[in-house]
Amino acid sequence: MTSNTPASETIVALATAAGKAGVAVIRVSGIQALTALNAFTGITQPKPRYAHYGTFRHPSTNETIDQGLALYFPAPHSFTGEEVVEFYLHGSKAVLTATLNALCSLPNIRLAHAGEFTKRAFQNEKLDLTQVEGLADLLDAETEKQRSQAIQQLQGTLYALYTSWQEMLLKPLAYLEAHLDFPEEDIPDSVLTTVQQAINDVLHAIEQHLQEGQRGERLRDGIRIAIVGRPNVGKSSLLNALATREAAIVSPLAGTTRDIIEVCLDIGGYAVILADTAGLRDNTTDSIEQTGIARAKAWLESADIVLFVADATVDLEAQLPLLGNMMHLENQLTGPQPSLGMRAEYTKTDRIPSEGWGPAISSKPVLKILNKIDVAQEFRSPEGFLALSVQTGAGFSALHSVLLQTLEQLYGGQSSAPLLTRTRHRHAALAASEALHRAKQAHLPELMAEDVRHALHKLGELVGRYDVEAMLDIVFRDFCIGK
Ligand SMILES: Nc1nc2c(ncn2[C@@H]2O[C@H](COP(=O)(O)OP(=O)(O)O)[C@@H](O)[C@H]2O)c(=O)[nH]1
Ligand SMILES: [Mg+2]
Repeated sequence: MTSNTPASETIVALATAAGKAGVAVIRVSGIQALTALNAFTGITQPKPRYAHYGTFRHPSTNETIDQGLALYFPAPHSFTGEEVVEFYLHGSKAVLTATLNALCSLPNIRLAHAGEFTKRAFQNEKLDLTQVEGLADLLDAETEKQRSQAIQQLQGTLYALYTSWQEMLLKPLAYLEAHLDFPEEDIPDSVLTTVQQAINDVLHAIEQHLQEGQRGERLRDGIRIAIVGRPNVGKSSLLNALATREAAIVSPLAGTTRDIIEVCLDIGGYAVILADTAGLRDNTTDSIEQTGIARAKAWLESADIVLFVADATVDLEAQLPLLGNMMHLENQLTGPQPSLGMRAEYTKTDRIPSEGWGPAISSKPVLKILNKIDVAQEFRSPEGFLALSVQTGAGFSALHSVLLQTLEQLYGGQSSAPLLTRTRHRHAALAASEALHRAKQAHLPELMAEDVRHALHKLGELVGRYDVEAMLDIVFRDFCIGK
């Protein structure tokens, strides 16, 4: 999988974003990097990691293209692990095009493919797979929480965690396999106990990691918040107000919103995907609206938090059965009331909604909002409802605090270990834990060893290095030294 032989082709690309800018960086990586530096700037013996000022000229026509800085990073102390040169130029389209053309006119230098610098960094073991993903996440990060999770991953926290599990399993496995090579001798109990102990410890760690993992995935991908309620209660108005733009059409006509409108928001550093959904009602004959309602329900199924909006100008009791339906409640007014920001816990399931609300919904946190209090003649704000007027902004800061508080409660906890951030991690960690469960139950040491190997392979997939033989070789080498 990995190779330390240098790639024969030297690659070049713009490292900064395309477009007009004060400064742009062009990066060259590979064995021709120094040749390129010399041909482009005349600099022959660059000091490593030192900013050299120079005039950049086309290697064959000698025409001056720009002036700027050049830096040299000798292998292996560079991003890719190869010889790297970076040029800091003026960020105009013409300068960049001329520079790339000039560099590519040199032999064995070509434009890089997407991700090729990072791929070389991985191949040269400068980064493992989780760090590559951390880098991608850092480049994509839009909110503070996404940034902080990504930089930790780039710094190798997940790598350290996953390799620590490998190490916990490797030595006991090596001992076990060493004994398996001599079938005429019984394997000492102490060896079996050590392996069992390692399996248990790693299993425990993986299971905890999987349990907490949903948080990491949500912090990375965005926490999904669905706005639901009857038609015309002000759901689209609320979405627009939270998004501070007119993302959804607002109108007094019931059934205006028929598709899902999603906006991405940054709420206190948390990436949130907020969705406005079609108002929920049964009596529509409009087939597009019916499809919209079906989509609303599907989105709600996958939502992490629900904002239930009711209209203060309409009899509340007429609106609550909808919430009751959602939450499988017989009667919302007499049933248990979830307090704002708290996970709703419902026990009554006797009113199973006719429309097939999934059971998953009953465990979601629901924030209940009573909107249009500016025009309500008189309104009773039932316990657990937050009184709001999207029109006047009354109650808006309270809503913000409740939202933030809920996000903090659900996703803000500090865990001692880093969180998994992708489905890929979840699948591999799950497969590793399944293999370890099988290993625990294996009747023969050979089978136990086989399952532990499989678990090691899955853990190896996580970091992108899964040659279990090579890992074992290293352990065995240690054995010999010890003997
Ligand atoms: N007076 C008042 N009207 C509102 C408020 N929020 C929304 N509306 C109005 O209620 C109507 C329905 O709003 P809309 O956001 O389209 O509701 P939706 O069907 O739930 O998405 C529109 O005419 C809005 O201007 C509010 O807080 N006060
Ligand atoms: Mg709407």
